[in-house]
Amino acid sequence: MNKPRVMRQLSNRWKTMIHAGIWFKDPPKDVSLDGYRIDSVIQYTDLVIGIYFGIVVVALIYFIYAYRSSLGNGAVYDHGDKKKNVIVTGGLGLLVFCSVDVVIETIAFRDLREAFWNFPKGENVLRIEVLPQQFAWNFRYAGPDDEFGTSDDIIPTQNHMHIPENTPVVVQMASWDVIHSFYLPNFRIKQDATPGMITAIWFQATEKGVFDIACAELCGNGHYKMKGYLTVESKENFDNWLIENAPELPDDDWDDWDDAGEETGIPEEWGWTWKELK
Ligand SMILES: [Cu+2]
Repeated sequence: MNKPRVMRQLSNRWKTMIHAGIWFKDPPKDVSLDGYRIDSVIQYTDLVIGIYFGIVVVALIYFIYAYRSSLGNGAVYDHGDKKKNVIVTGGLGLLVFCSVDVVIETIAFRDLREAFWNFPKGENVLRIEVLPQQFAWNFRYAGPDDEFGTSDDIIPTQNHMHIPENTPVVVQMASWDVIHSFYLPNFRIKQDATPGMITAIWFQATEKGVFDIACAELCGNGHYKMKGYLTVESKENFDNWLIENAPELPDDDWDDWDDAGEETGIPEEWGWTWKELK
C-alpha cells in the first residue's frame, strides 16, 4: 500500500535531516589530494568532544541518582567557590583547551603550511579566475597566450568549470557584487570571494567525475540556486573542451566584445592580471 504523499514527504525530510546530522559519518566523497587533512581534524574533534560529552552525561546521571532527595536528606546549597572547586574547574577547562583547541590549532597550522598555503608553482599548474555574481559563477581560462585579461581568454558557459585530473589547480577569485564563497565539498576547500580584493585557493583532483560547486556565503535571495558544476576529466578531454570554448577572434580589439555582457550583465573583459603569489 502506498503511503499518503504528506507522509512520504515527511519521512523524506527526516531522512535528509538525519543525513545532514551525520555529515561526517557519510561525507561527500573526498576526491582531492589534501582533503583527508580536513577530515582528520574534524574526526579528531568529534572523537574527543564525544568522549568528554559521554563522561559529563554519565557523571550527571550518577550525581542525580546518588544525591536524589530522600527523607531526612535536605538540599545543600553550594556556590562552588572554594579553592578546591576553582582548581578542579580550572583544571578541567585547561584539559579541554589543551586537548581540543591546542591540538587542532597545531594540526591546522601544519596543514596550512604543508598544503593549503603552499601554492604549487611551475608549468603544469592550471590557473583559473573565478568571478561570482548574484547568482552564478563565471570562469576564465588564460587561453593560448597564457595571460589573463586578454582577448583570447576562454570563458566557458556560466556555472561550468572543467579541470584535468591529477593536476594542481590554482583559483584566484574576486566578486562582481557582494561576498560569495567558492565551496567544493568533494575537495574540502572553501574560500570567500570578496569585493575589492583577490583571494586564492588551490587543490588537486584525484578522480574523474562531475562535482558540486556551491556558494557558502548567504549572498541574497537567489543564494540557494547558486550552483555550479566542476567536471574533472582526462588531460586530453580537458584540452578539447578548452578548444571548444575558445572565443572566435576577429582581432585584438576589446570593443568588439562590448555587447557580450548583455545576458549576464557582466562585460566579457572582467578578468584581471594574474597576481603572483609569494
Ligand atoms: Cu553567492
